[in-house]
Amino acid sequence: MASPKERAAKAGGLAVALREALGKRGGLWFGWSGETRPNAPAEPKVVRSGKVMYALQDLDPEDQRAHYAGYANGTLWPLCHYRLGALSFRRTDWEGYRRVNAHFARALLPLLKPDDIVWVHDYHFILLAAELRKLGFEGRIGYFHHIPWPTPEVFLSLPSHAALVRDLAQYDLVGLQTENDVRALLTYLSTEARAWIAPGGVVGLNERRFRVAAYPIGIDADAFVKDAAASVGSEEEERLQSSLAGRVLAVGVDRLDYSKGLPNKFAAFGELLNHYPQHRSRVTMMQIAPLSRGEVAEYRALRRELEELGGAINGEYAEFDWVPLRYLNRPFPRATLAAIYRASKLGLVTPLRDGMNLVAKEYVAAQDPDDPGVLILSRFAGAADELTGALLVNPYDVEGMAETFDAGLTMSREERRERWGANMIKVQTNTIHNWCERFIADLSQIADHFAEAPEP
Ligand code: ADQ
Repeated sequence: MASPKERAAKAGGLAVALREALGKRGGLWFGWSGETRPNAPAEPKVVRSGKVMYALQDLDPEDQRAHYAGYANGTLWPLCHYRLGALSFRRTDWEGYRRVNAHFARALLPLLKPDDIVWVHDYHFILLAAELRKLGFEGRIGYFHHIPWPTPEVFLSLPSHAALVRDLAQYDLVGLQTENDVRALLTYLSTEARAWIAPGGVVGLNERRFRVAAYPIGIDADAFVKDAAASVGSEEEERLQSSLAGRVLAVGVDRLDYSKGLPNKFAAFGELLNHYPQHRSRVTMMQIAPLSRGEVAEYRALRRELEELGGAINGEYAEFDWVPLRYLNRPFPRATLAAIYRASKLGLVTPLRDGMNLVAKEYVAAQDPDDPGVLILSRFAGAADELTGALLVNPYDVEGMAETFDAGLTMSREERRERWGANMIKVQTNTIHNWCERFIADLSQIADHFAEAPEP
């Protein structure tokens, strides 16, 4: 279990923004309590705080394993990140996933009023709408998928694809991160599920109508701007600068997850030091990678691989007064991250696949407008659609990445400002608050979208 301090540091922008949105309107926050106990009944613990009611549900330990480490993170996560080699599918996990979704629906239903709007988050709960409908709930239900939606060829590898999508159709609104994701799901729906699709993403499947649309998630840009500006001259910033002793910093911040492309990023940094020796002793890379999902075997293997790779780079290139790679496996408060982003001349965001990637946006928001750093961004992150001022890389091309790191390190101030300006406009326009408002407004008015869609 994480300590209270770590939990606070981990509470990302998303949880804070959703809590804020709920706080304004008043509403119910429903989720897993983080506790397991055998045969947990469908009775959540309910606590009221201001206008918000928090209802937290316990799970049976075997259901929790099959649902979380099993189907959600052992099947759906690798599938949606195009990692078929890491995908494992067991019918018992799929059944556990269904049981947990049904259990949640039973616990949630008594707390709902008929005209409530329900917003479900992420791939752990794709079946929740269908389970609520079975129990008779007819109100509006929306779903946001935070991770990529894979192309039909990849999605078809999932043995339960048809059942999953049949239940997905019980939502009124399905939100995805990018237009690419929308295209992938609509193509599957029209070619495999024989659905009809009207302009605006309205879908007819069996007797259901629902809408699929892109809602690229943003960050609380103002908070990052403020935190980063406040870090200048702070004790923390002074400690960081004195540890760098005038060297340039390149930063990466990613959960320790195989989708984030960390071994390729480490290898590219090694390649930079190898092929561009002028950067030796001049550039320090800091990779912050808090541990995640240690109960899944692939994550434990990745941790060992990174320790080995990082150790090899430091062993080969370190000087008695310079360690090339600083590798930290813990969470940090937002203000500390903002200070580190601000102090870094390169932001290295190089996932193999990512729904959006908020770190890319946080890095942009934290820069000094006068002397901004350069964002190096994987073309396979959803954020690449919006952040056109970044230097885009293919994370499978390690030598290409090293070349781009070098280009970022030697870029003129004028070009850095121009690129940063283009990115910052996007980050400030599409914030987490706008994203929340837009999704909720569209879900509230979903009947209008259906009325406008022509019959097939
Ligand atoms: P994640 O895969 O977790 O999110 P990301 O979008 O980068 O990826 O969000 C990570 C968040 O955690 C960021 O806000 C970051 O600041 C924070 N964080 C990371 N390391 C931290 C540390 N050491 N200490 C404190 N905070 C840390 C999923 C999808 C993404 C999608 C988001 C939101 O995989 O593609 O962008 O949801 O939809």
